[in-house]
Amino acid sequence: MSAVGSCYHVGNVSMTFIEAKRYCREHGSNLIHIDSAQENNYLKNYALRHTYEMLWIGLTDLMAESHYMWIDDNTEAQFTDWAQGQPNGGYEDCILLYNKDSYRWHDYPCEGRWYPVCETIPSHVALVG
Ligand SMILES: [Ca+2]
Ligand SMILES: [Ca+2]
Repeated sequence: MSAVGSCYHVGNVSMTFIEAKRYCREHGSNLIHIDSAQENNYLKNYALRHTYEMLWIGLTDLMAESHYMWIDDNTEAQFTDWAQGQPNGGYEDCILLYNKDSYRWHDYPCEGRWYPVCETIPSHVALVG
């Protein structure tokens, strides 16, 4: 799938957040950085169509409690789509799209095993040949 200039890839194996981060790196990408409502809606619609369970995105407050940072560029999230009552913090440091909340965002324990959404930004890809 592709939108707003990026290409996306959803892993078909469930894994922890750290494994998901590594999985995307191995595929020349990063866990998705959701910049806008447009990109968020695109992913939510995709998840609905494919009836995914929960999907890891590249957002976490592992580095600084209550500061939600995108792992691709270490910037704090501007656009967010938290579900009601989220984030509720504690040891829930990794963010996912929560299927039972119409894929709005929840913080969740990083050891949960869910599916990674990887994003490749074409301008960051070195063209060969
Ligand atoms: Ca993006
Ligand atoms: Ca939570």
